[in-house]
Amino acid sequence: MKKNTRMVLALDETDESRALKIADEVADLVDAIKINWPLVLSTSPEMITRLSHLCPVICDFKIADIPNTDRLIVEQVRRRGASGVIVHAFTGSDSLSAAVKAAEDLDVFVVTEMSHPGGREFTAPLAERFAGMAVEAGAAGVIAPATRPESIARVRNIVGDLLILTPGVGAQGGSASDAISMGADHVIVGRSIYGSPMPREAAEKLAKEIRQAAQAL
Ligand code: OMP
Repeated sequence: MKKNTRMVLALDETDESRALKIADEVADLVDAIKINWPLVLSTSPEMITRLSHLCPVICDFKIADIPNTDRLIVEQVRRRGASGVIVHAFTGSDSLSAAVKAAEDLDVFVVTEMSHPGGREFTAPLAERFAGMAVEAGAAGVIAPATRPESIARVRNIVGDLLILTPGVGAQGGSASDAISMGADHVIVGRSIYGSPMPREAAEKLAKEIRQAAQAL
């Protein structure tokens, strides 16, 4: 995954034409576009392929199943032209390994701790273990919460050079610059960009904040 602007757009906009317009407007300001179920279900899986012509696409399907089903989903994600996929680790190391093996040249990102308040209940106590599983399975990176930047630093100690992508900036209360200062490689931003009346201006402002935080490291 390229590390240029260090920003990933979470395109959870469900109106197809607006989603495509925003993707087009901000494609040069982001290193990837993350697509999740809302946009896939409101349009079609073909949206993955369409977006991949603009920018590398990460499929945030938070895959969490038995090894065979994980493998089948990852194969379809590859077939659609994505560059990355997000998986859960709580299903166990066999499922995670199956996803990584099926991914081939696709980047697999493993969720360590979820960013919302409920993420404290089950994922936070196991975040370091999930991070270790990501390393062992050969994943490309992990997802850690910008809402709890201290968790990014703890995860960094475990994952070494693996990429850390961090959601929870803006609408969920986290700060992009804090996340970068604590060791995140990329900041995932959704509503603060696609929910803005001026998505490009919002993305430019965040890109500047990220650039300044990265320069201060
Ligand atoms: P906003 O809160 O609108 O910026 O969107 C955040 C995006 O990151 C959404 O697409 C979420 O599904 C995703 N996300 C989280 O918010 N928290 C997590 O712990 C993990 C993810 C994710 O895996 O991307």
